[in-house]
Amino acid sequence: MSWRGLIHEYRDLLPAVKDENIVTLHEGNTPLIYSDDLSKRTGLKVYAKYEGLNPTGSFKDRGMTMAMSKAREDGAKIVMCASTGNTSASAAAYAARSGTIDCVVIIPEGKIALGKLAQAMIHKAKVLPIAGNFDDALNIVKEITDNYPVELVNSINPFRIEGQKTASFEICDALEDAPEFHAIPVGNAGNITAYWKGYKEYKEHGKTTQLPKMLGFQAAGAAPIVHGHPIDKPETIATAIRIGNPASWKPAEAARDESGGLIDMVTDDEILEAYKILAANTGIFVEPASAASIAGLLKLSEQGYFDEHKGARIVCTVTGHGLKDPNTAISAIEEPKQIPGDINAILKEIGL
Ligand code: AN7
Repeated sequence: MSWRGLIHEYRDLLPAVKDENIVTLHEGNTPLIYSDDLSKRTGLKVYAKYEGLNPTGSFKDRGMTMAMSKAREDGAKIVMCASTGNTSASAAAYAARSGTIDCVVIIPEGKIALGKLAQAMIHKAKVLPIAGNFDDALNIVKEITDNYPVELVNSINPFRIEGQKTASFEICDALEDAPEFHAIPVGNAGNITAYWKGYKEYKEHGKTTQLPKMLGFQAAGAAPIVHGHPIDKPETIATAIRIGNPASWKPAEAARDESGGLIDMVTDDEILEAYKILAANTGIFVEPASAASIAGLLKLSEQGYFDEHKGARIVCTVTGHGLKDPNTAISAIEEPKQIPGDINAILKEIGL
């Protein structure tokens, strides 16, 4: 049977939802792609979990199918989220898909990648930019959803985490066990929390024999967990993870500590470098925040972190599609120069 979305696929390991309430765009089932280039660079077996191939172009769809289905089951009329962009795009699309639920999103003005804003608008969410950052937006959303009949669909909604944990299941199914390491970008810290939950559950169910070390990466200008305190004015080119006070801070630390992993940071330059390397040599185009996992892999590799683990498997989650943020791509490349429209000029350019 063709893929019907992750709720149908992993029902036994997810909270129950009645069939008629399932809101799905057939999310999940994303490819796990082996990278020769990154494997050569690191001496590991490196796989990218390409979450940009979900229906709205990011991993958020995994959590949103669960959260929106539960909202429909509970009779919700309005859902709301704060977002650095991808959550709003996903919430808007799944609310549209539900046919009955309206969506309101609060975003930090001017700090949302263009593609994500376009998505929220075209799916007819009510988009409210505020003069503040993500953390300010989330505080407002919590206050409203605590006091009014509006369902919160940020990752502090436990059903979001439940849906997102299925990415670990897919990885273990593909590799026929858990990998030795898992690298992942960290923003609000819901995803690292979800992956760790998924890995632990699969092992408890006897589907795997081991657990990976979880390696989380924040952007250097937005690295509250690394520094051990909230960051008032987080800044990074990776706007998706421009978050100074992550909601899932404690569970992210638990994932780090229980797994024997780490949470480190990567600079914007390292992120952009990894972003270009992944696109040019592996053929995977991601948004800057997603490249934090690759930047982290390369940083740790250069530091010798993997020296005792040659040939070990590492999965790097790449969380969102490169087309989400066309402006960053365009400023990272050299604009092509115009040439005369004749065959000889073109042959000369390509050296034939
Ligand atoms: C591409 O959309 O927080 O650590 O509001 O869009 O689970 O927050 C996005 C986060 C990584 C970080 N990569 O995941 C939002 C939002 C991409 C993202 C993250 C986000 P979390």
